[in-house]
Amino acid sequence: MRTQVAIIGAGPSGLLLGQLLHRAGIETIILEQRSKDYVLGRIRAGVLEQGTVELLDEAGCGSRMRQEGLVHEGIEIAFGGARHRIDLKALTGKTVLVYGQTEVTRDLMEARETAGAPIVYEALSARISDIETGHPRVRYRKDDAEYEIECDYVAGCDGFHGISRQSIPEQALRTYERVYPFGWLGILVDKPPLADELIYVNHPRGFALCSMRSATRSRYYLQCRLDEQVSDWSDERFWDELERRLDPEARKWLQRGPSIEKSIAPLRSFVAEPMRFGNLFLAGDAAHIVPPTGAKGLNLAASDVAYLSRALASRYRSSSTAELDAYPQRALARVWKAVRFSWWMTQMLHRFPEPSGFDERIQAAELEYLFSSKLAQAALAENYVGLPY
Ligand code: RFL
Ligand code: PHB
Repeated sequence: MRTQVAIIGAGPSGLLLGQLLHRAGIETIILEQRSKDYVLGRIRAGVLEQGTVELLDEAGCGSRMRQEGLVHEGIEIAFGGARHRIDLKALTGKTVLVYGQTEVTRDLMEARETAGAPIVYEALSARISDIETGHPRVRYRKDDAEYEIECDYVAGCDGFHGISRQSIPEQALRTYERVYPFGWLGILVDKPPLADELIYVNHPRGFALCSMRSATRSRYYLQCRLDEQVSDWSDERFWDELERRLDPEARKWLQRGPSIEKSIAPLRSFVAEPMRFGNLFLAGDAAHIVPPTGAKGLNLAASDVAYLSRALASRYRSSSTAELDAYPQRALARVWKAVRFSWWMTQMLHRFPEPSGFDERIQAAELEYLFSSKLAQAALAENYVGLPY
């Protein structure tokens, strides 16, 4: 088989890249190691920046998102028994859209099927070779048969645990990492959200987040210890603990219900530089991870893909590689700003094990400064709605 760009991974990065390249007249094959249902069963991000929304429109996949997505003009931060609103719209002129990653993925999969572009699910043991030549190859196994794709470029969109980054020789990659001493326990429930906007909670018992997927489906998170298991948390224990971390007004509106999904995610910041080796380009979680506190992971995947799709389109239009050569630097400049913001939000909103008195006072001062300064709020808002690209 031959194609122009082989894309590894059918998460949001791979699917969006495939769609944008298809619209630019560039041939792709997407390889995904899991089944379609498995990919659609993962519950992840919920907040889209305006830039991500516009990119999905550009990819021709925005109609359901525009109909069903919830426009949010602000977020709330709860601390010390009071709630403080950050007015994103007034501070930046921009809003965010609450529309689940699952729905984004479904829309992109549908668009690919409509376009008749190839996507191979359950493509196992993918291996990339000849990366430094003009004819990289990707081999994989499906239903006990071996296949080989020859291509011009490989896009590594296979997430943090994928094989793309691992195919790059260690000495050609620099990695930066921070692992946080807690995780997020998330629950999805078919009950209306307790408020119209997201509430980020810094409570002495730990962080909590009240989010949503629609007017009838809520998503809640609790900071938990790294040694805890999902099985340690019955629904009842989850709701009791969430109630403890909420203010009385929020507690009044909380509607409990049976969980339809429950999972624990560890929190980390990670960046691999540069996001390229030979003719292999990394995008999304394959190159970087941020803790979810700033709602940046999916949005960073989208901005990587915007840069990469434009660079590949320019390469096929003009045969100049200048734009492709500029990709790592362009993408990483934006990545590091989102890494900083996500780290800062995480630092400000979670309770760390064994903090010193000094750490606690600094955290309180940070939050009190934020609540009292329009300029500090503007800086948060500018990052939350997404830096331009
Ligand atoms: P994905 O989504 O991990 O997709 C990678 C795909 O590659 C496949 N794969 C392979 N395929 C073929 N061969 C191999 N060897 C392969 N290895 C892996 C995988 O099966 C998968 O289908 O990465 P991608 O596309 O870069 O997308 C990144 C986003 O998924 C991620 O950044 C976000 O979900 C992060 N995130 C959030 N981001 C936001 O922007 N806003 C949020 O509100 C937000 N909330 C979250 C989050 C992530 C969370 N978790 C679970 C980590 C909340 C949570 C709890
Ligand atoms: C979510 O709804 O899953 C969500 C929202 C905001 C975040 C992280 C996750 O910061």
